Amino acid sequence: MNDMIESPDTKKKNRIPPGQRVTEKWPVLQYGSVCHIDPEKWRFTLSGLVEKERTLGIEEFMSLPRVTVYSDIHCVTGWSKLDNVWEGVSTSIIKNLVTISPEAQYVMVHAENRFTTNLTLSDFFAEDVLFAIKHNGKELTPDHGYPVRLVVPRLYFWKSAKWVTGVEFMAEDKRGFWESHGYHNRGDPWMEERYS
Ligand SMILES: Nc1nc2c(c(=O)[nH]1)N[C@H]1C(S)=C(S)[C@@H](COP(=O)(O)O)O[C@H]1N2
Ligand SMILES: [Mo]
Repeated sequence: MNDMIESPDTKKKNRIPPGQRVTEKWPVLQYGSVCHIDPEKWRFTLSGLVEKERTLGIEEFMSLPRVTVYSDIHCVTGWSKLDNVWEGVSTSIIKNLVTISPEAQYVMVHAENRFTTNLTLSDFFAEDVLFAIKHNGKELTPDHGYPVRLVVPRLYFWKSAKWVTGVEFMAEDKRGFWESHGYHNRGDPWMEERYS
């Protein structure tokens, strides 16, 4: 058994942020269509403000130590899905794969089809953030991001990029895909940071 991390939001007395309603289903949402990734061709690249850029293939990524995270999902379109168990690679493990420059304050997470999303370094390295490989004990399906998706439990779900391909470390903030199409730059569901 690996470590079990409980996202702090799951310990709130009221787990439903304002304007959200609970669904038992798991809707599929993305810009464009579902990506079908050939795992043998999948690459994960750490770039930007790092001493030396690093790329991992599927085998190397899958052999990294894993954590389990228990969290809730809040989509900006209004649905919330509680009680999710994710298994994958903690962002704290990623931190040890490269030497990150002290100038780095932000990340841009990159995904297939040029999807991007931006986070502060502290949101990215929060203890409950992981690159998920499994959901509720089962390998992710293509529509939910197979082989690997980011999960940022404490922000709206658009930050949880499916089909991730890497992380770029940056000194200055830059807006990602949804953030440049009207969504909030940060997206805290408890403050209803939906649009900007
Ligand atoms: N690559 C990629 N990841 C993405 C998106 C996208 O358009 N492309 N959309 C985001 C949005 S808006 C949401 S609500 C969630 C939906 O994830 P799900 O389909 O697993 O529910 O994925 C996020 N991750
Ligand atoms: Mo979304």
